[in-house]
Amino acid sequence: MERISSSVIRQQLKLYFIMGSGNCSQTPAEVLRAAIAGGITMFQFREKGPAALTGAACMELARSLQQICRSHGIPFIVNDDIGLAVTLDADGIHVGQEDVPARTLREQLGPRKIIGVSAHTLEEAGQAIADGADYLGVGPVYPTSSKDDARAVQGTNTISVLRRSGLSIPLVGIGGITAANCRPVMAAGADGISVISAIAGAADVQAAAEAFVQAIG
Ligand code: TZP
Ligand code: MG
Repeated sequence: MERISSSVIRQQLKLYFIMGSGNCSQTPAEVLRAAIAGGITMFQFREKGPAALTGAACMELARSLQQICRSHGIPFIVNDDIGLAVTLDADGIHVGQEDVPARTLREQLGPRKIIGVSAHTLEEAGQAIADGADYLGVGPVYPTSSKDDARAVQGTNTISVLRRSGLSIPLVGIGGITAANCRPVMAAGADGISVISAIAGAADVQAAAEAFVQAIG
């Protein structure tokens, strides 16, 4: 079996919506359905923060959101939690630099699962690629209040540096991205945009996702 092709992953990354129960003003299922109706192309379940669900409640929510994704053909990615990803047979996993290395994940999950890695430097990007990552998340591009331990704001600089160095791996920008400020991220060489609050926290979630689709083009 072969790895999923870069061109497929590039398309799936266009509007990559991330959330957990703590990010949502309506129920997570309502938010996800509206975001899908608005045009998201990939979803990451990221249950974090002080009020995060754990154990059976977390599993139950993840399962229900996975079901919604499945019925709409949207890839379902789990943040960090390899146990959850394996139990649910998720489409993939996303990890940060402090988490299980991509090499270990690739060994455990095999070639057909999507593995995403957060990278902040050329060195981290090179290591992730060597380890078998399918895509990179690069940021925070702009200031964000959705991640307490976010690194320093990078603007679009790191994305430009990675592209200028010749890296062609699919990548998304993340951090503080809105429909109004996403174009420079794409222009710097991103294949897509990763978003939490500008979609999950919107009064009209579907309209918020649609605005990204319009802006990304
Ligand atoms: N990693 C870097 S910034 C960030 C993550 C998970 C949070 C992005 O959330 P928002 O609300 O789109 O700024
Ligand atoms: Mg992590």
